[in-house]
Amino acid sequence: MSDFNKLAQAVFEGDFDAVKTVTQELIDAGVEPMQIVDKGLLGGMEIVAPKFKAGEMFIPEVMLCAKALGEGLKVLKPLLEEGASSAKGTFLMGTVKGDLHDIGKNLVVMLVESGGFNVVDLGIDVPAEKFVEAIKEHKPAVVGLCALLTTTMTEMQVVIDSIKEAGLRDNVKILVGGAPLYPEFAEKIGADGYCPDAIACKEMVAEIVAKK
Ligand code: B12
Repeated sequence: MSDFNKLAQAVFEGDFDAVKTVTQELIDAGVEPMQIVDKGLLGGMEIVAPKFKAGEMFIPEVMLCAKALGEGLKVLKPLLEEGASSAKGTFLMGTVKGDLHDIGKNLVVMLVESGGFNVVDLGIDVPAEKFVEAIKEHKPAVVGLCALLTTTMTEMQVVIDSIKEAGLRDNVKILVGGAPLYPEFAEKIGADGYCPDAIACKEMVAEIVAKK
């Protein structure tokens, strides 16, 4: 079994110790951190996803896998940080109301942080009013909204409308993401952009901030 497969298997089994050990072994072998995320940690979620969909795995088991994946991310975090500073601008991020998925959001947060941006993470299940309050408080250049469910995608529209109603829309660029999203949807709800993954999001945040 390759080390990437070993790591994916450890995530699937929810084996925290094995996830931490194999992640460290890959780091020590000089493997690029984002490869460890993509091929190892997210490889584990690729085993989980079809089983969850087919009803062969249940919520507590999948949550354990997600936590194990998070343990691997913690080991990688210092390597991905290039020295965060608020000088480059602030990125405000949250998973919208009704949605508890945070693996993708956490990856986006880590990657954008690694680009030297100040990141404010509002967490999961974030109501529109909280986004509005946080924009007033932190004055971010970019706001990121995450949704993983077709039923919570529509909440993104509510957030954008609330930001407009509060008179703050011209102050921020809004990026949206999450597995069920697509560029036309982003356009339809009035977001400024859609990114398919965390690396693209980091690049787009950098582009937006550079233009400001
Ligand atoms: C893990 C998981 C869970 C875990 C979440 C644990 C956690 N801490 O996050 C648990 C078990 C809690 C869970 C619960 C549920 N889940 Co779930 N879950 C998943 C699963 C298997 C993986 C999601 C994941 O983490 N992917 C990996 C990450 C890295 O990918 P990502 O989130 O897409 O993020 C990347 C990009 O999208 C992008 N990105 C993400 N966010 C953002 C934001 C911005 C601004 C940008 C620019 C980019 C960006 O960058 C990320 C990294 O590159 C998916 C299956 C799937 N194929 O997606 C189902 C899935 C999303 N879940 C599903 C369902 C139905 C549920 C439940 C309703 C199940 C139930 N019966 O209760 C509940 C809902 C709970 C709730 N209210 O949110 C469905 C959704 C179907 C639909 N059409 O809406 C899926 C697709 C499974 C399926 N049926 O096939 N789930």
